[in-house]
Amino acid sequence: VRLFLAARLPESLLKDLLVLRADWVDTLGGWRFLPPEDLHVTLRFLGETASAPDLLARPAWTRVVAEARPFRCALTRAGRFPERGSARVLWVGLEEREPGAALGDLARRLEQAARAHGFAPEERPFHPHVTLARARRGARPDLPPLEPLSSRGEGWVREVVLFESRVAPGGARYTALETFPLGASTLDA
Ligand code: 2AM
Repeated sequence: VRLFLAARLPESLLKDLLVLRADWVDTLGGWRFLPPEDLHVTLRFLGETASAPDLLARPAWTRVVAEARPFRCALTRAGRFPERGSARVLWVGLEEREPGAALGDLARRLEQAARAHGFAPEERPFHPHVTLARARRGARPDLPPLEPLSSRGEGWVREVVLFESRVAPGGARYTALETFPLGASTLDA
């Protein structure tokens, strides 16, 4: 199965994203929008994984996430990949507000745990974002104005989710396999 670890979006940020998404759905052509329930922030893409390594790694995800504290995030700006040339992906960036480097730290610890469990190293820099839409095959899609978001909302990230990605007509769909709460081990102490 194809797996990835993602931060669950705080409700308040999801709400802001859905307003933006609805606006883009109405005004932009050539894009396939992710269904609202599939919006997420990937922390570590694990790729095609056999069931033994998946099950062996889950206690490590549990531990790493339990040892991290919940953190506050805000949306930054809309962007596209690639930044030049024909765009394939529309996204909205995410940044942590408090206590500071929590989002990057969490991704780094998951990266260490993934390598320790034999997953191939992720070489690309971590760029926290929520993908809202992918270009339709063969389309020259319309582009939105990429301004800073008017939303000033902040919300707490409290959960990391292990997702399975399944190929489906009209694009991949995601299924949550397991949810790991942030800060579980600090609560027990
Ligand atoms: P994206 O949103 O920028 O496309 C499931 O595919 C999730 O894993 C997506 O959020 C996707 O990022 C992310 N991802 C990271 N690396 C990937 C890769 N090499 N192949 C597919 N998806 C990847």
